[in-house]
Amino acid sequence: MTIKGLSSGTESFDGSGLRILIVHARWNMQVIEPLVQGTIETMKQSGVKEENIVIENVSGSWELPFSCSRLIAASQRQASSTGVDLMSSAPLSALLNTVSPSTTTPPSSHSTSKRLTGPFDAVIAIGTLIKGSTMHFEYICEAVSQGLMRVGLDSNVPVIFGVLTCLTDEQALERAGIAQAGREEKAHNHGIDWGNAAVEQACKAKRWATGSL
Ligand code: DLZ
Repeated sequence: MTIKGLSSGTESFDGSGLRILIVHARWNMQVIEPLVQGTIETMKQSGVKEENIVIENVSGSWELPFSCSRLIAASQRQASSTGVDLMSSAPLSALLNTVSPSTTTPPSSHSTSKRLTGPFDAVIAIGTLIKGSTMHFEYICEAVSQGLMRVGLDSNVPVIFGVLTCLTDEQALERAGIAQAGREEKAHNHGIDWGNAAVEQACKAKRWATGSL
């Protein structure tokens, strides 16, 4: 029994007009993959269209802040230039197949006509840090969390902190929704929370930008 966790708010959010970026690390892919999948499925349930979710992968969590920063800047440049979409080369289905072909759904119909271009409405940085025997973990956790906060504040684009900072493999698996024998009730895919947070923050940021409170 725990009192921890996110309550659903009273408002629901329509993600159908949003363009969202996911940047995920490739360290600890066994947990990254379900986290990315959980995030995507949740956003789709809120109306975000598959073709408006751009996914990029980077080597480790350390690389997340810089990559998010540069990709946000690139999307903002797109908005003010030719309208050519520099980030549409890999549809979601193809990107998911690079995560893991075995567990992905078949590509759905991919229409370029509905695809949004221009600035991202929210960015979700996904990584999993698992403590080893040195101080490496502490340095990366601190730098990545500070870095991602800075990216959001500097860019004015909501950045969702999808980085697990775990002391053990078991903690990471449980937080990716992968049940451990005898601890099934502990498993919860945090990607669901990140997907919901991204849609909520993106909708609220758009609303606040128009002066509507
Ligand atoms: C080097 C390293 C280690 C030991 N552990 C992790 C980890 O648990 N999770 C993660 O996302 N990345 C790890 N990395 C890689 C660093 O984040 C980074 O990619 C390298 O130090 C190169 O900059």
